[in-house]
Amino acid sequence: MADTSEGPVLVPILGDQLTRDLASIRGRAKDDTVILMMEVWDEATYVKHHKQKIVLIFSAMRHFAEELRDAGWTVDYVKLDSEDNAGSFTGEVARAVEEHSPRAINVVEPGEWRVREAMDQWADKFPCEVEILRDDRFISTQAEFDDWAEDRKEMRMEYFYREMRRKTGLLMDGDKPEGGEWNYDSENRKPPKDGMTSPERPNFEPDDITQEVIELVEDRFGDHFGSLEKFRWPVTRDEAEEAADAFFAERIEHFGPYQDAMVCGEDDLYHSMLSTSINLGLLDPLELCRRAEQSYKDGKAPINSVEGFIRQIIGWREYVRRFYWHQMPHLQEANALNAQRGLPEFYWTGETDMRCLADSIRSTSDNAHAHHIQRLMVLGNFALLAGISPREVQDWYLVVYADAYEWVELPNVAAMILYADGGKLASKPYAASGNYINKMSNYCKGCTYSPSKKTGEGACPFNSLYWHFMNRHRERLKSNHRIGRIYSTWDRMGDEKQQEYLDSAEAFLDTLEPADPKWARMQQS
Ligand code: FAD
Ligand code: DLZ
Ligand code: SF4
Repeated sequence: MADTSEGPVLVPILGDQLTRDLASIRGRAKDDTVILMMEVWDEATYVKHHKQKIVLIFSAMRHFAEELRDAGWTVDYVKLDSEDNAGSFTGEVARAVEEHSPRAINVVEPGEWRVREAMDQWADKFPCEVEILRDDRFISTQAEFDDWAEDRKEMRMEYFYREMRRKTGLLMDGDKPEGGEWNYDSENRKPPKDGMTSPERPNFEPDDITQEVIELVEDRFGDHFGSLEKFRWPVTRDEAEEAADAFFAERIEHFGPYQDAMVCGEDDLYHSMLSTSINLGLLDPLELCRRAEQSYKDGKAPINSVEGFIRQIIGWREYVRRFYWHQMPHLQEANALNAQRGLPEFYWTGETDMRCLADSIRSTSDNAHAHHIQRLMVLGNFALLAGISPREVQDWYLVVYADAYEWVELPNVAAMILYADGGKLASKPYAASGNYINKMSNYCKGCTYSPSKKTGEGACPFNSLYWHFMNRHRERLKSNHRIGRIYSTWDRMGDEKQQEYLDSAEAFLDTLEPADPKWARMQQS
């Protein structure tokens, strides 16, 4: 066993902790520290991540290791294809303990339950002290959230968000919200203008490091979902800052009003496209919010855009982080609506005549990204209405998006889109017919289906699926104050019309081909 009394401090840095301001290295002496960074098979394959997601994480890790070395740190970096790769975080830490004989391990808590369970074993496994530090890149603490949530039957983001506004002072006028309102969402629901396009975002060409990782990923993960052709994510802090500069210069003004708009073939619109960089640690979320607030103060962006952007970050992002840790591990098994249907194959191939879904899946494959309203009201709405099993939908979202980590993906999928938690997070299921998509996008104009046709051949499937969903969950939803009134419309239709809706939905559901399980998880041979 290694002698641990005199050695350095070993600091493992995980793939989504790529900042020099991390609690485990901030203020630490460089000559007394070995930083450990590990590309490991367990993480790369616990689901079969989109190829761009693996390239992004490995390339950003390799660039960050270089930045650390340039700044004088000692970095033990394990590449995926190194001969003695131990395959898991715990395996690699064991190897590093053997090699460096550290007197202590200091590590920042991981975002995910799976990894935390493994990390909690380290103190017993290794002959040195193990300290797991709070990830203070988040504004709230878990204790704060747990206190706030105690005794609440329903946890609503809006109230937690107000606490975060008070805590940060963002958009506050003394103890009142700037402009008089906490939330300007009512001004943020504009449909797209005809022919609407948005400014090009910066395109980061792969450098030698990224190119090497692209080759590795094509070689080892060639059968994973998605294309690498359009890989252009920022992989360093400098690139991420350039992407943020472009957002604040060119897109924040229109971010709010067009937040819910969708245009076929326009993948970015006025969204920031910064989630990958924020989640990796390349950008500081609070700093971005302060920049947004400054845009408002300088008269460069209206309050509804700035408040909307800040709410996504110190509201939703912060809230789902805490909700995840509050609700795990049962959140991953939750299935309040008893949804059992398999995920349709078209989620992987994009082969469907439903134009809104086909375009959202095309963007997902091309970019490892789709914007929020596509994830929520197209892809998510379909999964909810069709009654797809939460476990299959969770796997899909975790695989396909470059910004996906379970702590952010799972609350959004299980609780926000599928209502699988029975309404702890959302006050009602986000169920909508084709009418919503028609209002907020130009998808329906070129679609085989018609949003105004309710049932039968050529009718938009969302229309009959909507009523099929409402009918099958009547007992649960009829007393919901936000959605219950819809049942008087259903009752007024009469038996014949109702049956037409139900038959139409059943006929459509019968056409769905279940997905090949090979897409999401490694198959046992
Ligand atoms: P913008 O529209 O510019 O928003 C600004 C920032 O706000 C984002 O970068 C992100 O950091 C934050 N944000 C916005 N909405 C949310 C939200 N609901 N939850 C948490 N943070 C939010 N986001 C992820 O980062 N990873 C995921 O795995 C993920 N899965 C999602 C799954 C579903 C079903 C849904 C409905 C949403 C999911 N989101 C996820 C949230 C959101 O869709 C993405 O953060 C956003 O599309 C990223 O693009 P952007 O940076 O252009 O965001
Ligand atoms: C997502 C991911 C992947 C694909 N690979 C790695 C890896 O090889 N090494 C690493 O440190 N992190 C990786 N990650 C990100 C981790 O999954 C993420 O840091 C943890 O899940 C957080 O709990
Ligand atoms: Fe989607 Fe229906 Fe519109 Fe086609 S008609 S694009 S399926 S909402």
